[in-house]
Parts: sequence; structure tokens; C-alpha cells
Amino acid sequence: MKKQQLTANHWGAGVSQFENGELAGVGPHSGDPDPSRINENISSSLKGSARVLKPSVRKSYLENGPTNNNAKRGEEHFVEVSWEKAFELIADEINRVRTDYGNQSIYAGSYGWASAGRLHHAQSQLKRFLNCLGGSVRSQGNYSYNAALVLMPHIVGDFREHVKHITRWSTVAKEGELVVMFGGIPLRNTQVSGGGVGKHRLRDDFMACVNAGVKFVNLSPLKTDAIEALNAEWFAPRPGSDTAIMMGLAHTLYIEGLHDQAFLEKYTGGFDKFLAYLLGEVDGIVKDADWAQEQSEIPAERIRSLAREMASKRTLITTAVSLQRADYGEQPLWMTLTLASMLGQIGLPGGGYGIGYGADSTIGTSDRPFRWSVFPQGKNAVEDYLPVAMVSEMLLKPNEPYQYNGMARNFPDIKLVWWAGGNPFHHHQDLNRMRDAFQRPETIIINEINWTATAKHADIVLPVASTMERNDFGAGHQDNSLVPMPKAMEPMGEAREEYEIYCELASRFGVDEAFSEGVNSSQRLESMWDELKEIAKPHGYELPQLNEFLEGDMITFDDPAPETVFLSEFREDPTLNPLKTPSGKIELFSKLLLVLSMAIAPIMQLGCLLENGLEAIMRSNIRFT
Ligand SMILES: Nc1nc2c(c(=O)[nH]1)N[C@H]1C(S)=C(S)[C@@H](COP(=O)(O)OP(=O)(O)OC[C@H]3O[C@@H](n4cnc5c(=O)[nH]c(N)nc54)[C@H](O)[C@@H]3O)O[C@H]1N2
Ligand SMILES: Nc1nc2c(c(=O)[nH]1)N[C@H]1C(S)=C(S)[C@@H](COP(=O)(O)OP(=O)(O)OC[C@H]3O[C@@H](n4cnc5c(=O)[nH]c(N)nc54)[C@H](O)[C@@H]3O)O[C@H]1N2
Ligand SMILES: [Mo]
Repeated sequence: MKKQQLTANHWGAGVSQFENGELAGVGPHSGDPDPSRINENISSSLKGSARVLKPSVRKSYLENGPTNNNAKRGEEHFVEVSWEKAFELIADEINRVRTDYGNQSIYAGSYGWASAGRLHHAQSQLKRFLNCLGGSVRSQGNYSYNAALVLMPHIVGDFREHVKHITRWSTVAKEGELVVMFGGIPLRNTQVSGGGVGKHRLRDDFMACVNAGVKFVNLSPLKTDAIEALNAEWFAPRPGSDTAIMMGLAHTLYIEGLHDQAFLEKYTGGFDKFLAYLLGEVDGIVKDADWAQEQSEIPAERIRSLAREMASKRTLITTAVSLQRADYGEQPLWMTLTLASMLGQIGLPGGGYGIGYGADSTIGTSDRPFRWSVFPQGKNAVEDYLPVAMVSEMLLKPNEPYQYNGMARNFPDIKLVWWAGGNPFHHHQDLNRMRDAFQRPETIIINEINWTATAKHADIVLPVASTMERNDFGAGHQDNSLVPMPKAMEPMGEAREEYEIYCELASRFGVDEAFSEGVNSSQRLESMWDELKEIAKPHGYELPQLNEFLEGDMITFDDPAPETVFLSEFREDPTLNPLKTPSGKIELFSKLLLVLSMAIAPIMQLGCLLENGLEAIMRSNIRFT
């Protein structure tokens, strides 16, 4: 029997289980109050039937080399080759593409969750390697909440900061009375957190709210978007009708004089513009509760009574990011902000609004005590980037114009795609179009653990080691645990650590010193750990030596800010602590967005849309992909 050995995944800390000295599975960690069962799937993956076991090259690519006729991608067989052959093919191809077209024709956006582990982070490794060679086109944003990432800075501030400083559930339990959830807060999604999670706390936090008498309302097509224990009142609105419901609520608040005029005046701008739209002065349509019922199928009477209830209680409005992962995804976001502004509770404990609860186990439950050390990516000499979800358009329309966040831009002309740590054939919209798009580049390289659909659409597939096959440490970006990830088995087949793969390739380009700085992956892990020890010291933490840590248990730190209340400083003093918006206030109407949308689509915007900001943006051509 080996002694207890830990590992970390995006879905939690686990304990490696060995049979006859061999890894047989991963079990839950006893220190986690609500462990995910996803780890149970690991035992079946250990059989390796889906693993990429050897470097593999698509048959006609191997025979004919790169061409621009790749109709057979995704259909053809692969031929296993030696690592030597794979390195030779890749080095020759990178040289050719860089010489003929330049680094701006290499796309390494590589969107995806990869695996937990601070050192062996697939994208960072790939980017560091390509940066040593002059860089590549990167991706910007994420699939999770890209409309929010683009919109929110214009109207309230940086969205990543927003998620980080969202009001804690512990505060809601203490001060809150009512939580109105658009899209619910499905506990199933909070099994995961990017980079890992030591302790799943949300279920307990929810129970504390319930025990304190906080009432929950779940406006979501799925009843299960709120766990039973919340006893939530459930309404199933027509998907996509949330903005209308919020307007119905806003209308009742206004007509019945329940809105907080003082808050609107002190902390926001543009309410008059919104009001004209709400009251139908712009288009003849009054957005009252009856209108909202028509749009959403939620009874108008309940919309009215809910508005009164929200105004009379300490109320938190939560909006799931799923609502913005859609056409016109900016609408429910902006309307959440508008409705919460009318209630006037933004910045009060247990009140206001929060966008993104439930999209990650740490949102609203914890924060890290200090920054974690990272594997450095170096500097990318290519400035061009791609809004992450436009990958098909980019490949299908090289050099053609597109619009993004008020900018007129042009797609790069990509010849070589290299993906590591993501699976676009799992995550991208419209897969038939994606399949067409994936015929376009001259070469596609994928590093994968498994034969995913994306791997099957590549030319060169490199087999890489999984988390269980390398030493590392795990730490979720907003979690407060450090989890040891000692190697539990040798890499399957001929799989290798990506660090080692890039060291070998770097030496073929004479940039091995730049990539590795003369250290192997064990030494690099040591130096990242040493850096972390230095970061931890001023915060009063003395971390053990790396070896001792890898053999031991996870380390959980105190929550640095358990009392977080979103936008409380702004509320306290909006002059001293202005928002990072053009006016420093919440922008219920945005002149800037109106100008941007007009610059992009002047004909559409002129005439009817000049008077009202919200409508202008609803119809605007700004692309929030
Ligand atoms: N229909 C639909 N589509 C969606 C969504 C939806 O709700 N509905 N949600 C979207 C969202 S929000 C997201 S974030 C995306 C998620 O999309 P992805 O993050 O692309 O999804 P994963 O399947 O986790 O892909 C990770 C891949 O990385 C591989 N991998 C893991 N570790 C390593 C490693 O160390 N090295 C290498 N080279 N590879 C590794 C895994 O084998 C896996 O194939 O999906 C998006 N797509
Ligand atoms: N187990 C597990 N957890 C995960 C992930 C995973 O792959 N597996 N992925 C993670 C990632 S990458 C992300 S970004 C987050 C995503 O987090 P979210 O975007 O919050 O999650 P979703 O499950 O897409 O949507 C939540 C709920 O919104 C509801 N909904 C959808 N459309 C509408 C609508 O128009 N109106 C209303 N009112 N409700 C609607 C649906 O019923 C759905 O169950 O989850 C994370 N958590
Ligand atoms: Mo996501």
C-alpha cells in the first residue's frame, strides 16, 4: 500500500487510489465538504482506449506535405510516426510558414480549459514556445462570458474584477432577504473551477442562507437550476425573455414610485433615456408587466407583486452568464444593472446584483490569499488577436473585415493552426461550419491526451502526458487551496510532457536557452514553487519545501475577504472611488456605445435610434462574440 497521494483537477482535489502499486482511480478528498463525483470517471480513462499513444500524422499529409486542399481532414486515417519524424515535420513546417507568410499567419489561440496544474498549463507552454520564435495570433476573451467582458467596461467596469469582487454568500446569509435568480444558480456547474478547487463550499453557503430565512426565486426554464433545499419559487420563462421580465419589473417600480430616485441621481447617468423607452415614448410600446407576460409567459400579476417584494426587501438579483451567451446577450446584462440601480441597493450587503454566480465553484464563495506563481509565457511579438468565438469566420474569410467592440478590424490569413488544451469540436457553435473552416489552413497541429474530434481533424497529433503523469501543483485562480499533484504513473504509450516536447523543438530552432533557461521541468517546478514561497511570506505564510508538499496534504488558507460586498466602496464615495467608465458612474445610457455603434452601422443607427441608448445598443451591430 502506498501512502495517501493527492491530485488536483478542475473539479476538485482527489486522492489517488492504487491497486498492486498501479494507479486504479481517484477518490474524493475527505477535507472537501461536497466533493464532485466527476473523479470517478478517471478509472475508466486509465484503460487508455481513447488515448493518443504515439505521434500520428494524417495519411496524405504525411505523403504529400502541407497543401491548401484538405478536404480529407476529419475523414482520413492517421499513420503513427516516431517522435523524430514528428519533430522534423513540425520544425520544417514552422520554418516554411514563418518564411513565406510571417508569424501573423500562425494561430495558437488554443481556447480551452486544459488541465489543472500551474506548470504544465498547455496554452502557456505553447505560447512561450511560439513567442521564442516571434509569436503568433492569440485569442481574446472566452466562451463563458464574452458579451460581459466587452459590454461591462463601458457601463460599469471590468467584468473579471466584477466576478472577483462579487458579493459573498456569507454576506447574503447575514443581511439578505430575497434572491431573484435569472437562469438560476445550478449547483452542478459549481463542481468546477479553472485550475482546481480545494473545498466545494456553495452548498453549505446556500444552506446558511436558507437557515437565515433568505427567500429564493428561480426564473429559469429548468427547475433544477436551483437545488431543492433552496425551496425556491420557480417560474419557467420563455428562454431569451429575461430582459422583458426585468423591464416589466422596472415598469411597476417606476409607476408605483418604488424606485430609488436618489440612488439613480447620485450613482448613475442616463436613466431618463431608458425611461423614455420603458414608457413607450420611443416606439409606442409600454413595457409594463402585461407586455412582459406576453413576452415571457410569466403572469403579469406575479411580475407586479415581485417588483413590490423586491423593493421592500434587501434583494440580490443574480443573472447567470448563460443569458448573455446568446444573440443580443448584452441586453440582460444591461437590464440587470438598470433594474438593480432602480432598486438602489447596489453596494449594500446582501443587495444589488451579481452576474456569474454559479459559473464556477469559487464565485461568491472564496478568494485566493495572494497571487499564485505562473509559468511565464514571454512576449508575443505579433499584435493581432482574434475574438475567441470567431475562429470559423477567421479561417473562412482571411483578410476580410469584421467588427468587434466598436472597432473595424480584419481577420488574419492563417496558414498554421496549433491547438493545445482545448477541443473546439466540442465547444464551438455550428460544427458543420467549423468543419468547413478546418479544411482551410495548410497545417493543423494538435497536442492531445485523447483522440478528440478536434484531434481527428488535425494533420499532426502529438500525444501528451496527463495530470496523473507529471509533477505539478494545483491552485484555482480564485480558490484558496494549494493542492499537491505528484506523478502517479508513467505517461501512457509514447506520450510526453509538453515542456519536454517544446525543449526538443526549441533546440532545433536554436532557442532552447530562451525557452528553458537551461532547466528541465523538475527544476522549473522547483523555481515556481520557490517563487510562490516568496510571494506567501509577506502574507504571513511559510510554505514547506516542494518535496514535502508533494508528498503531503493540500494547504487551505484563510479567506482574505469574507465580507466582500460588490461595489460597496463606490457606494460609500462615488467621487473618491469612481467606476472605470467614461463618467465614473453606472451608465444606464452610454454615449460612447451609441457613437461606436453609429460609426459601425451609420445607416441603421440614424433616424429612430438617436434618442435612446438602450435601444441603440440592442439593435447595434457591435459584435459581442
Ligand atoms: N453547446 C455548447 N457549447 C459550449 C458551451 C455550452 O454551454 N453549450 N459552453 C462553452 C464554454 S462556456 C466553454 S468554457 C467551452 C469549453 O470548451 P473546452 O475547454 O475546449 O472543453 P474541454 O472538453 O474541457 O477541452 C479541454 C481539452 O483539453 C485537453 N487537455 C486537458 N489537459 C491537457 C493538457 O495538459 N495538454 C493538452 N495538450 N491538452 C489537454 C482535454 O483532453 C480536452 O480535449 O465550451 C463552450 N461550448
Ligand atoms: N459540471 C460542469 N460544470 C461546469 C462546466 C462543465 O462543463 N461541467 N462548465 C463550466 C463553464 S466553462 C462555464 S462558463 C459555466 C457556465 O455557467 P452558466 O452559463 O451559468 O451555466 P449553463 O448551464 O450554461 O446555464 C445555466 C442555466 O441557465 C438556464 N438558461 C439558459 N437560457 C436561459 C434564458 O434565456 N433565460 C433564463 N432565465 N435561463 C436560461 C438554463 O436552464 C441553464 O441550466 O459552467 C461551468 N461549470
Ligand atoms: Mo466557460
